[in-house]
Amino acid sequence: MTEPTHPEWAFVALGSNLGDRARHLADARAALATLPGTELVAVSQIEETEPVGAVSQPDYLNQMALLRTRLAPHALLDACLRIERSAGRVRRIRWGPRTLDLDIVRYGDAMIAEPGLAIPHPAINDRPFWQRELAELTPHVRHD
Ligand code: A4P
Ligand code: MG
Repeated sequence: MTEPTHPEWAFVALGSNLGDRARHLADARAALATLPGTELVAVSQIEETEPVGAVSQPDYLNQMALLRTRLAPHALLDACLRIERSAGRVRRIRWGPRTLDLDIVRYGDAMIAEPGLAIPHPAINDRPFWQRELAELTPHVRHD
């Protein structure tokens, strides 16, 4: 089933550390806003962050988007991967530099542990900037 009856809240993390980083984030916001059955409810501030992980690479711009979407988790992941590809993303090294990275951080109360999809994102508690962004956006979640 790709269309749940009720829309769900989803938090999607945006990250870029190659090329015109602000442009990649802006394009990603626009692409997320036009996904079928999806409303872009709010976005966090953009933060410049030092790279996390073992790979030496440029600083990131990070931002979080709050979506209300009828896309099921796997359909949302497919959409995110498609948006990454359209930003010219080429997968080379894990945790390495990228024009655009989109990670589903939370999807409602879903708990998914599959090789291709882990929700909540395993790094949710390890990234202070994600914690700040989640705190900024949580007041925008309406329970109606
Ligand atoms: N995948 C599984 N779960 C998810 C999910 N919840 N959301 C799978 C999105 N994708 C998910 O991702 C590999 C596969 O993860 C996808 O095909 C999908 O099926 P990838 O983007 O190719 O690999 P990656 O991003 O290099 O690895 P990973 O483990 O996703 O790393 P992260 O956590 O994305 O880390 N430093 C700063 N300051 N800011 C950053 O944004 N990002 C990273 C990347 C490293 N350092 C960073 C930042
Ligand atoms: Mg990723």
